[in-house]
Amino acid sequence: MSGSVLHTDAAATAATAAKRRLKVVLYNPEAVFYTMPLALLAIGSELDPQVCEVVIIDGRLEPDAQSAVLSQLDGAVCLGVTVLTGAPISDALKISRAAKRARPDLTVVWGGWHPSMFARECLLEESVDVTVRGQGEETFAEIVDRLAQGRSLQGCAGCTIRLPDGTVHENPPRPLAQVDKFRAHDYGLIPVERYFQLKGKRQLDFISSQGCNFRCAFCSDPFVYGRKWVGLEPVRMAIRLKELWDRYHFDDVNFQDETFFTQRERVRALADRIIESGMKITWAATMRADQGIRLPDDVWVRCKQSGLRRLLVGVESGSNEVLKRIRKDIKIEQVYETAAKMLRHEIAGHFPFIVGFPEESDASIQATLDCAKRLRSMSPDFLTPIYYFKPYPGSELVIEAVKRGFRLPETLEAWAQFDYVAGEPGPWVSPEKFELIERFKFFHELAWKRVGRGKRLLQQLARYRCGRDNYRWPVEMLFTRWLVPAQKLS
Ligand code: B12
Ligand code: SF4
Repeated sequence: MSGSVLHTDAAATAATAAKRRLKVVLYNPEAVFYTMPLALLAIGSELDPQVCEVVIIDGRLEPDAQSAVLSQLDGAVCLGVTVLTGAPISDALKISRAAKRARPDLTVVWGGWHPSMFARECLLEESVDVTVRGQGEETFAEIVDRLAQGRSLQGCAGCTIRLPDGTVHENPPRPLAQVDKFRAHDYGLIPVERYFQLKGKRQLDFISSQGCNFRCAFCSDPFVYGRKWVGLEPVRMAIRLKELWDRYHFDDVNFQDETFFTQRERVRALADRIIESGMKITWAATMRADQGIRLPDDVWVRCKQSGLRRLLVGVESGSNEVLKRIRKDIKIEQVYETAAKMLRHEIAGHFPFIVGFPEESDASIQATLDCAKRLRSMSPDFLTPIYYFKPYPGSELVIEAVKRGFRLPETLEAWAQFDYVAGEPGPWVSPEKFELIERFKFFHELAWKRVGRGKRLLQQLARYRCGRDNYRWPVEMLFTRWLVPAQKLS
């Protein structure tokens, strides 16, 4: 983009320095957990700081997010909002509408997972002018650039726009770029200490890659990233982490990548550099079970030495037949093998499962419960959360389910009610199965977790039940849930 206001050469910098910087306001809707807003860091950091003043507002941090956004709109060139499917949509709508009422001339840009899948549908909402599909750094930089120059967005790859005559126009897609070509994420754009406080730990969220090469039929990643993966070069990444460590003194890094272990040599090099740097940190990341068994033992050792404390390994089902159907491309035996390695290297695990795939048999649900039971009993540090299948938009299973008559929400308001995690289990799980699974989850969690002396008796009782698969009359469960209601997850 030579000559652009965003990627300046020396002359342009000098010329623009005299002027006021362009203000760009970015909003992260309310959500559960305090993961740092990495998507907004990514697109905000890519704008030249000499030219743009980036203001990030996080709905989770502000007592009155709407007033916080409105107070920043004066002179802003656009408002960018990151939107996940589900509950965050209502807040995104509320803020976008309020912004448009206050500044009807302001361009409102939505990006992230929901607009990437429903680029046109989101534009039925009048307060949204532009939607960005997939990777956002370059597309957003070009949007800001064009807006600043008063140019049309027609032809700007990667985004969909509403034209002045009201029709929706989809620009061509933008090829996925190597993440190394982007500027390092500027954590100075967010109040890092505030996130530490709210998380209750000095844990930095970091994203080291985008996309995924795999093809799981329940996941939207293959649709959004076209089964491509791009990752940061490890030496540069380790240097960046060290700079951040010197500045923020965190003691844990949570890598938010979809598949962190995609390239084992990258992981090996990163682990080596972390060890050499002397950073005293722990870290957590995602791994597929097939990657775990292929990972050479010396890399496991280095990962552990560099601070690897926990892996998230998606199992999804205990039945090889279902794993095949959902194209997970792993076998259940690989999960046990990877789990055994984790045990040997003293690495904790999260092994999430999904039950209630369309037409899933009782036998395969039972296989999932058995598998969760086996993993959970291997270590108190192995967690086996069980979620109910809900059709993730963009995935192959949704296309299949829709063909069989399943109706997806049709408006943004209805999508906002579409709760993936909590609530109803979907039409594919009978009320009896739902009851059984909920009881199973409760007793297995209790049976194997570390508990204080006060709960030992309850734990013994839970182990007794689990040993016999007897979950009738769950008085302990009802009493505990009455005392401590379940945490809201979305
Ligand atoms: C952190 C995270 C969360 C956090 C969000 C924190 C926050 N910021 O508010 C929390 C814990 C709240 C969360 C919740 C959920 N999440 Co989540 N989450 C993630 C995770 C691990 C990282 C997101 C991230 O920061 N990525 C890094 C950035 C750089 O990538 P990015 O978000 O894709 O952003 C790029 C583009 O999308 C685009 N972009 C994004 N926003 C914007 C905005 C603008 C204006 C522009 C121009 C561009 C743009 O540009 C960015 C840079 O290229 C992703 C997986 C992943 N690696 O992305 C899953 C993921 C997004 N989550 C997912 C799911 C399913 C869920 C949950 C259902 C729970 C669950 N089982 O995980 C809930 C649903 C949300 C809800 N209803 O409340 C799915 C997709 C969901 C969807 N369709 O929206 C993902 C992809 C994981 C997966 N493969 O299943 N999640
Ligand atoms: S579930 Fe994980 S491995 Fe499968 S396609 Fe999605 S991101 Fe990739």
